[in-house]
Amino acid sequence: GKRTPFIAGNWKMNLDHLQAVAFTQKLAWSLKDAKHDPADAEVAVFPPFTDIRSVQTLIAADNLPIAYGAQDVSAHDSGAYTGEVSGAFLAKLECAYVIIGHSERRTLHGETDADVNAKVLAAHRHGIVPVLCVGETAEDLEAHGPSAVPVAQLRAALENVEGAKGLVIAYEPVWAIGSGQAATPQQAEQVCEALRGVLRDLFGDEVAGETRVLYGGSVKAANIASFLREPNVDGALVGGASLDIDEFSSIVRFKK
Ligand code: G2H
Repeated sequence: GKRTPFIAGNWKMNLDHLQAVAFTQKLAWSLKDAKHDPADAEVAVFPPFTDIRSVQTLIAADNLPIAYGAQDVSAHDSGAYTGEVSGAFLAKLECAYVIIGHSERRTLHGETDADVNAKVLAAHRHGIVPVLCVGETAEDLEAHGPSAVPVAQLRAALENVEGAKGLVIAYEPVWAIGSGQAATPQQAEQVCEALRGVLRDLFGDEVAGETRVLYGGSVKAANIASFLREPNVDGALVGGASLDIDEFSSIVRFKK
């Protein structure tokens, strides 16, 4: 099937709700200026939890062609989990997507493959599409070669998951994140192809053919087109460069 390219801005812990509204408004103007066609690329932003209601209101008021989601979700639906945010609440805010298993959650907050799996199941219980992140460290790459660790992470994250409920996969090599040193398009393609192979194995050709597999790690305007030219790379998860309106506007206007 045809896969619409997906360009996602992961804001991480940046932009308060006022800044988020200003940024989203600028992004909308930029898309309008460019006569952006949503068939060419789906544009999404992932603000901090405290911004989501404001971003939702702005997008809904003007029917802006911008999707949004959260950067994390609790594995639980409600109860005594201080500080956690339920997928039920995100669904009420009409989040289409949620990032799950970002390497910063895995390394800085101790998330395991089992936690990531439980969060994917939670997102699906509430009709939210996970943007499921996998990726290897420099040491993993050295010890196990490309693909082995991301493939194992993906298999673990998808235990008891129904592919038909919708997934986006993001391959983010930890050594490329925020380092300015992106993977080469060939490296990204090799791993994204292997990840699609896992999807084919678990869910069949149709789901594998429809699922977007993104690359993330130091994506910027100058390298986006080189990644999108690869047959198994369907978009990008953009961190640092998603916070600069000119840079992010150029990224979403990529031309293959
Ligand atoms: C990887 C990426 C966004 P950056 O974390 O998820 O960040 O583009 O800053 O490398």
